[in-house]
Amino acid sequence: MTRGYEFYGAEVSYFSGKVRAYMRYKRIPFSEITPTRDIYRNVILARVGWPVIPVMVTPEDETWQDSTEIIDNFETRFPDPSIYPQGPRQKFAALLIEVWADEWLKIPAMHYRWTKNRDFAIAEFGRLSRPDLDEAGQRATGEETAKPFAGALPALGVTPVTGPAIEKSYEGLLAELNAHFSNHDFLFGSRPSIADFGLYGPLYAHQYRDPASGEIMKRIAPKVAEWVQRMTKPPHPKGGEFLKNDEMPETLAPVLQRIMREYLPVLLKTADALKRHVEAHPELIAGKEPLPRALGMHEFELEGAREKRAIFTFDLWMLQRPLDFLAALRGSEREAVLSMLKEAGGEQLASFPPYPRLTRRQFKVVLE
Ligand SMILES: N[C@@H](CCC(=O)N[C@@H](CS)C(=O)NCC(=O)O)C(=O)O
Repeated sequence: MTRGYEFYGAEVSYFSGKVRAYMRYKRIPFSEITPTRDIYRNVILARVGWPVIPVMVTPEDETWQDSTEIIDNFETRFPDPSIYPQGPRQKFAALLIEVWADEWLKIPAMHYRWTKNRDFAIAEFGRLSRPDLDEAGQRATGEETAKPFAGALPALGVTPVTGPAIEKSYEGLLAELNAHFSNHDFLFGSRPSIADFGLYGPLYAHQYRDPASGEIMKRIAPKVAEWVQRMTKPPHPKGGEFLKNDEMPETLAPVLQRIMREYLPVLLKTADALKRHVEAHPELIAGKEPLPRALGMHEFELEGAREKRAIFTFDLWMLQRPLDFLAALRGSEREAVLSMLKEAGGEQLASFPPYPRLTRRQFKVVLE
């Protein structure tokens, strides 16, 4: 008997939620394997080379890592119905929302988890890592395994200086999404897209399932909580449609404006930092040595608060997806996206300064 898809993931993990919801939507059979300490050592480190979830092992014994690559590999095997809208505006917006949900919404996700749900998260980490230990042992293990995650807060710009701004921004986003999901089941209509799966990552594991955060979401944005529940038990894949004629729901306009206001300046600075890094290191060989995950620190602004954060290269690998899509558009299709960007205050995305092209080799970002 051939084995099925083995999914190394956990309920507590952001990107596991994204992939799990996708597989459920596509009715892809899989078994979920808890990433205990031994599984990290014997499977994840052995196959991927660094400690990360989610990881997929296929029936052919291939290893897939990174939620985006896992989903796109599945899309070639289970193409129908596509999670990518056809219309240029919807598709561009969906690709951009995925980047932002994956990378920028880590800020509120980590802030809320580690400032309001710490005990719960520590217990979860301990239980996952060492199911064989008693509660005290699990707590000690949880403290240990949580260190790199909780320790990442300053690199993400999550500090006491930004705390109130992060909450203001996140609660503002919840209000915007609550209005949207009062009118639509999913981001682009009655069927989920890659943007829904991306957004579900932070909004399920951290902001719905962590108890103090879940209470906030259910209280101030009950329609968002209902969307999380819909995504957890996705509808039949043949059941819904993206909005006709590439319509962009009006209720997504404030969300796009927020992305441009908060995240686009960071992306521009990140691209500039990468360009300078590559110019300063002519010895870097395309396709070989992995780029550092972070290229020093830079300042960013959120809701009037200013702080430093690490400059992450990974965002730029992800950003190639919407930028490549836009670069390939012509005529009226391109015009439609450009006018959407103009309305959202995102014209700089349309003329994004070129930066060194990135790809992934052995599960790390390298120059292409
Ligand atoms: N971009 C990756 C990120 C995976 C990721 O960040 N996973 C978290 C748990 S949700 C993790 O294991 N992080 C460890 C690390 O980044 O060192 C994806 O989409 O799969």
